[in-house]
Order: sequence, then C-alpha cells, then structure tokens
Amino acid sequence: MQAIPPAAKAAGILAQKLMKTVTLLLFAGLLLLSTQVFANLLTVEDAYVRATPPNSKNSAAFMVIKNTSKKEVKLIATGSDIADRVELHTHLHVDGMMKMRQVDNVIIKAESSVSLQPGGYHVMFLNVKQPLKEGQSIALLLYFNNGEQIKINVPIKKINVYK
Ligand SMILES: [Cu+2]
Repeated sequence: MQAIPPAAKAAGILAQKLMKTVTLLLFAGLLLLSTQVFANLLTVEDAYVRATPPNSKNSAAFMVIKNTSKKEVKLIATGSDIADRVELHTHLHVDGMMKMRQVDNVIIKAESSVSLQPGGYHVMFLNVKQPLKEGQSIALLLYFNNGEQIKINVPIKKINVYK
C-alpha cells in the first residue's frame, strides 16, 4: 500500500469541505425557493370604504394593491353582498368634467403597485342594502386573472367629498 501524498490528502479534505458547502448552499437555495413559491405575490394595503352620506345609496372602496411578482396581474372582478352591484370604476376628464366609467380590469404591472383612490380607480357599490356607518367594516373579495382571490376586511370611513 502506498502512502497518500500529503498534498493529495489536503486536496481530498478540501474537496469534502467544498461538497459540504455546496450541499448547504443547495439546501438554502431550496428553502429560499419554497418561501418564494408560497409567499403572497399580491397584497392589499390601506383599504377603506366610504361611509354612505345621508340620502345616498352609493359608495366606493379604495386601496393599494401591490404586485411583487415578475408578471403583470389584472384585478378583474370584485364581490360583496353589501350592494346590488359591485363594479370596477375609474374617473375620467370628459369635456372638463370628472365622470365615472366602468372598466373591465385594473392592471397592476410586475413589481409595482396601483392605488385605488378618490378621483381614480375605485370599487363602486351601487344601491347598498344598508347605510355604511363609520366604525364598522365590510368583507370584500378581489379576483385576479392569475386565479388568485383575496378576501379583505375593509373598514368604513367618513370621507367628505370626491375629488
Ligand atoms: Cu364609481
């Protein structure tokens, strides 16, 4: 039997260490991947719905929708049982007047966010069944074209005017 030269032995140990490091890195990579797969790629923040003023049966909800994925996502529908109709709307300037228009969807580009806010995009509630009172909240479902559904609880807040 021949003795293993010290240099080869050292190289062997180095190779072993390297393998351990590679295995650890792979494992860490897998962990990272799995958290990315399971993380919510869409989040909704700062949601609120307008308290209905006296003599009004319409209201609107506003929020910020964040898309952390690398793909554009569309908000395609909303659902709630508080009103006869729930629609996606935007505001447009038409002949110097602000008018509301129904839209098919709201696009949230890859790695960006969209604000639904007074004077812009909003979730419109037409003919609410009961007055919306500040301090209470409503349940709202958001449907996206990637198949994701998000259910949020939206607090009711008093807002004086539409801008
Ligand atoms: Cu509207």
